[in-house]
Amino acid sequence: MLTIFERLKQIAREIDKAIKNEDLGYSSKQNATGDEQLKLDIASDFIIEHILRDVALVKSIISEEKEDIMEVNPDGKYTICYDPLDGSSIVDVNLSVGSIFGIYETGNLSGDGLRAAAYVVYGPRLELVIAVRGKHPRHYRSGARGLFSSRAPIVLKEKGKLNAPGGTQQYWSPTHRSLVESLFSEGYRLRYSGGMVPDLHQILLKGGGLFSYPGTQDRPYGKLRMLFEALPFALIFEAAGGQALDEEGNRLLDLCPTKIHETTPCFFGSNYEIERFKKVYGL
Ligand code: AFP
Repeated sequence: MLTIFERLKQIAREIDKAIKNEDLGYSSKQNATGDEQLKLDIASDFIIEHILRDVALVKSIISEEKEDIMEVNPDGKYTICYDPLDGSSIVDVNLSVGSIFGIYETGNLSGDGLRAAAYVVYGPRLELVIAVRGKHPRHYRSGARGLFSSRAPIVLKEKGKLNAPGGTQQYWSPTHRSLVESLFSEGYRLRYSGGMVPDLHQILLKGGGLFSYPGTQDRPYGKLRMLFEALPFALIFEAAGGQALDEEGNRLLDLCPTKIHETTPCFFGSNYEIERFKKVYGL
């Protein structure tokens, strides 16, 4: 697994370079779920595929930008599911974006089969967070000559101060609206950029809060994809001492997607806010 983590650092540096130097515009292509692809989505996907191909432990890869699973090493042990560039719609305005990785046991693409997760933040500084089950997530920041140095492990407090509610507000249910309002009426601050990686990173580093992406009238099953987004962040939140649930109160890590690009409503937070979510939703 350590070899994979070292390769993630290489991936982070290469995608960061591409974001800083390459064309930020759209290509003429769409991905597997019909989203318009940026040239950078394609470039980031290419970088990851080419680096992970050389890692013997990796049997197969599944990208948010590809339709199907791709086998890269027949004797490998893990399947890596990744979103090469999350936040495509905000890269053109120079907000932080990210890459997300879920490292699954091959043949067990579920929360249970998820062995480790990681994400990269491409912001003013390049950062990487890596989590394995049962240990606080490790946090790295890149400095001189692009070298990553290790920072304090990430540990959530019981209660935070940030509220990051996703989705189109017009289509929220009354229940969801009252959850969001109940936190604001307690003094929580709105922090939402539209990029899952920097928004969740902020909650993790500031010690807590709630990020919610519910099922809405226009997206009854939410927007965030289980394999590439929801399950990796669920492992990271649990490892940091928080919780990650779906709209019915199930642990995201107990879910098992039935198709590669399946989405789920999701709620990530420190314990106080998740308990509030359960209470307001009657779970
Ligand atoms: P894009 O890649 O299309 O910018 O979507 C980003 C994202 O998947 C995730 O990073 C955000 O948390 C979420 O969408 C934001 O969605 P809303 O704009 O509907 O809140």
